[in-house]
Amino acid sequence: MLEEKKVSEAIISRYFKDLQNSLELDVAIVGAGPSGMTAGYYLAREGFKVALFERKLSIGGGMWGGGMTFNYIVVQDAGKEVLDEIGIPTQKYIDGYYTADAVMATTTLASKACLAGLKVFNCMSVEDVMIREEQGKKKVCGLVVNYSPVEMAGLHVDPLVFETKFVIEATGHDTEVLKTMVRKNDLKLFTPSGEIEGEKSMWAEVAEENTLKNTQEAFPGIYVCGMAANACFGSYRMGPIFGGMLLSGVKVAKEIAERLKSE
Ligand code: 48H
Repeated sequence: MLEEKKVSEAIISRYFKDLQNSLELDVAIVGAGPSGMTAGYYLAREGFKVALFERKLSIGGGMWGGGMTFNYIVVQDAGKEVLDEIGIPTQKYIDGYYTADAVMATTTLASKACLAGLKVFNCMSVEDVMIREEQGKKKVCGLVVNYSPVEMAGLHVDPLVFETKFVIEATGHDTEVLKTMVRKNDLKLFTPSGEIEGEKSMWAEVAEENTLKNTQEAFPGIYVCGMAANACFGSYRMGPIFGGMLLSGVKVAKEIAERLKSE
């Protein structure tokens, strides 16, 4: 016997348990591109309570499509090491250049991250953050989240809030979370101008290096990684070479893990 009501009951009870369980997090990640998912994988693997909010129904951000929808990605030696560790097959193209099937890379990364304990909430849009002042210092301490179809339909429906010790802004080129923070609040980011510096045109070699340097705390409680790091601290784009994105996810996870352990 198959009861439709039981199917609905199963989904609702499981989903809302996860949602309730995520109201207080160690780390909340915004964006399921390669950098956000890599960060989620490493943090979940260490046992931290970490959830990822993705606006789209599909995860993977810009990695699915390789370059111009030709679905291969390219990495250099350091990026290959991350793919090896996650268990994503690569093929050597020439010395220092490796390819990976973009669909296999995206699905394997997503699968490993979820199996490690990362909770992914897809179809959820982060529309704001929560900021609190403690001893005269402001700190990001939560995410303000709405259901993506509410956003898409332009409905006037209020969001829900998830408390977290750290936020990772991994929204890619648009740096949506930081843009909202800067627009709404009188605050200065840890960038040279105190504002979002902005992304520059293509220069892959410098961009790959800078992605790692720029992966850091942008304001107390919120870190940037991936393309958002380059947009925030001002560096170049690099096209469909993804090593910097993966290494950025590894770096942000490591830095936050160290802080969570010491705090
Ligand atoms: C929830 C949101 C919100 C929001 C956005 O763009 P991504 O793939 O991000 P990265 O930085 O991990 O990877 C960048 C890479 O894909 C890329 O574009 C490269 C290497 N470009 C180089 C070049 O030269 O062009 O993923 C970001 C994700 C997406 O899935 C968005 O839907 C999601 O973030 N997102 N999710 N709430 N407010 N804003």
